[in-house]
Amino acid sequence: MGSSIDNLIKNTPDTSLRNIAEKVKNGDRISDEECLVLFEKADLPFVGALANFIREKFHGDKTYFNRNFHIEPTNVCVFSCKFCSYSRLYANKEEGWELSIDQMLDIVKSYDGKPITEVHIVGGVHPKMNMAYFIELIQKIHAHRPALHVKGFTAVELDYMFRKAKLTVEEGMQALKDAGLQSLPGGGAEIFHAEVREIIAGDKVSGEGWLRIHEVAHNLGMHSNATMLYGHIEKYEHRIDHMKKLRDLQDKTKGFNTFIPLKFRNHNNDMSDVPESTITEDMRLYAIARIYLDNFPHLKAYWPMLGRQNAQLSLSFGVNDIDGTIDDTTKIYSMAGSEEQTPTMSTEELVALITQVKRRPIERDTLYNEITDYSQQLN
Ligand code: V47
Ligand code: SF4
Repeated sequence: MGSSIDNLIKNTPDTSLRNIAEKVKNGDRISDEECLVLFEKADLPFVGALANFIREKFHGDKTYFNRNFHIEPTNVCVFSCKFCSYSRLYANKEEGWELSIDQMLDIVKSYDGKPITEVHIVGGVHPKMNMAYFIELIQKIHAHRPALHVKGFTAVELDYMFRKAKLTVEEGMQALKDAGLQSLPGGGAEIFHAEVREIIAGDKVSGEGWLRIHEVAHNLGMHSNATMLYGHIEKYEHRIDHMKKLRDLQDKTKGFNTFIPLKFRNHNNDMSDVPESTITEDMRLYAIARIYLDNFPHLKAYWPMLGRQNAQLSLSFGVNDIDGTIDDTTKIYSMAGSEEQTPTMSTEELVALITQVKRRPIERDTLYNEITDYSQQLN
């Protein structure tokens, strides 16, 4: 590992790129300016080699996945993000769905006896589903299956819930934690910078609001993820601003587990005229994120969005986690034109995907405690 980065340094004539490679070798943090240099000048093999160096320093060949399922309480949403192919206005009775607490509990019960460790609850922002409704849901899930980790609600949903209940973020988060909510997913982050956010997601929680909700959760001892919706109208500067805000907060709280770049997909939404990013640009972004976010332990490729083969490829560009088995109840991505129309993958398929590219498949729980090392089982 050491010698390949030494060779890279030796064979890089450009001084600014060589300095960045030196920093990575020494475990030093790169600056925002250097991050811009990477976006503007560095080719895929260069950033890939650096990202892989970091990935192997942190995790060796380990590649994590978990066994989870999603509950999407509703696709009705009071907001109107331009990139969203999923939400329906409250007035649209034909295409909107809303699940009762009993229907959601039936989903949970359908996994009884199966070795699932996490339920991921995320959906639109329904004007009538309030704090009390979700507290009851969480409590009932917890009562039915206490060992199931409840990861739920984007900062967008939480911001709306707390404001409607007239609670401060601290009070609201404490109430959900008391009910049994254990961690937050990373959705709703999009691009924090107001210049872009106003255009693509102008009416929901601001970047500052998103960050504050995660900070409060971290201060209560909860962990969370962070996403970035990329590959649409944002510029490199906006990506760097987004990642800088995450890196700064992580320095303060250490509460983030995973960074998840989400590739913008352009089907069935108000941004269908915006072309999608290329695979080269996707892999460059993963690699640069791995290099820049030196205090994030994990980098996840969300395979339902990227597609299986590209998720596999990303394991050479800094990624060490490919999310979970997921169930086909997840509709957010199939509606936006992702590779996977029915995103469901068995554990065997996930394990095969990882071993095909010579990585070590490890099943983890939400907090990255290792459950099973599948390479042991294969030998
Ligand atoms: O915030 C919506 C994205 C996110 C599109 O924390 C789109 O483990 C691309 O954040 N093209 C919600 N992306 C999902 C999410 C998530 C998913 C998996 C795991 C975790 C985690 C979090 O989906 C939204 C938005 O950024 N999204 N529409 C689209 N057209
Ligand atoms: Fe609503 Fe989320 Fe879609 Fe925005 S991305 S319209 S908040 S469901």
